[in-house]
Amino acid sequence: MWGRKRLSTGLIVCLALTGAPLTGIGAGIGATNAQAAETQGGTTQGGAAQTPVAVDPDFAAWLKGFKLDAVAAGISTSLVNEVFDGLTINTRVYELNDNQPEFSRAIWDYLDSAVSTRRVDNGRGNFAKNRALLSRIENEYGVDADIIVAIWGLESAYGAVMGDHDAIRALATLAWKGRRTSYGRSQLIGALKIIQNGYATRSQLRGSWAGAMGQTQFIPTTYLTHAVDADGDGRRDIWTNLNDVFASTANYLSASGYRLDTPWGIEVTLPSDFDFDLASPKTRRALAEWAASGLTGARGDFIGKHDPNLRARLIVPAGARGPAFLVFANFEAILKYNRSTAYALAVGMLSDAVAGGPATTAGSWPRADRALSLSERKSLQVALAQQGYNPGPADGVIGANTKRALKAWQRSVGVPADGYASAATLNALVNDKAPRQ
Ligand SMILES: [Ca+2]
Repeated sequence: MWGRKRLSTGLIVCLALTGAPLTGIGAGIGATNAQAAETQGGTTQGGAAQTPVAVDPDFAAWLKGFKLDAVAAGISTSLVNEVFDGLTINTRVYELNDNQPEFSRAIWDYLDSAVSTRRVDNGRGNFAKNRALLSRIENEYGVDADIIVAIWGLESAYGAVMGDHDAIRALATLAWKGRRTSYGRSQLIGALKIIQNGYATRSQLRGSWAGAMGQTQFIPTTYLTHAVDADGDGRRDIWTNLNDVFASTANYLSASGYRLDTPWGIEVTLPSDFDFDLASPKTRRALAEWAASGLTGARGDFIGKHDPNLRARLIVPAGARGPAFLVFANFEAILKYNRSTAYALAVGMLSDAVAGGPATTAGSWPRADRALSLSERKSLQVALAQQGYNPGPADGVIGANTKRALKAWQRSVGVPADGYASAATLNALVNDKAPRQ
């Protein structure tokens, strides 16, 4: 029997995978908070770190134009003036944007922290404490309770660390300039709508440096479209009401295509001489087809435990020398929350561990490798472009285009074309020779 809960038997397996650019609902901030919780022992992360700056004349000029745009978008002139008068930017937001752990750390380091013993134990405790409520929401929205708990744990360490940044100020900073102006603008308008509609007051709009708010870190536009007043008190309170928190999260996952009682992923073992071209977002096959290609479960047979017709893609987050995972539609739904493979993998693994399964992968990670820095990732892209492969813009994001270009180069030098960018790969690419594995 496949079906119900990948974990209750304890046999199940996890997982998922590969890198992608920013922005989902959590917009990539949640894990930052969660990790802060790990290092600070669950105490509140400080928006206190914000550094007040004098009003920049360029910002003032930009703000003048933005206020007109906001009014054109339906926000009242009085609210716009009230919110923006005297507002300054917070330059720390730019630093945090460039150092999101789910994109800048080695995936094994990220997972060690995201799925730590402490977070698993707290997850089990919080699950037990809220079992009846979670069960009701699981049934109503069709989203597995352990996944809701895992997102809660990663986004805010179960409500302990929601972020204390002034969302309006953080979003205005992002909207003004940098890599995420379009995100900042749309979220800033969204935040203004939340205030104008009376859903929350200006002072209640506190959250992460990217404007994600509440216990599961909803960005303003997602709040507007998917937050739910589950307890019927007239407020969609994602800050203090667990009923609303869980229901809103489940509602968003459901709208993102989540399907109850199907797995998010399965860790697999690949046959020798595996063609890594099959580890591609474009290659989605039924489980039975993957099995026929020689893939086996890293913790036992997966056919027999899961519907053989379920379609999955294969991810190898650390290349040929690390664990491999088949991931399903639910993994894609989690990626809508935060478009980071490391994040989605962490949610899946934490959900399994909270439900009694393993908290670590069966396969080992290449821990001797180190994560490439932002400038090194850009150098990798520049080198690929110089050699005639097309990695897309040199933005330091190892996305689909960069992986495709890297694979083509790897094939040209006769090494496994896994699209994994290690320091050895970068060194070899710059020197145009095959990397030592
Ligand atoms: Ca409510």
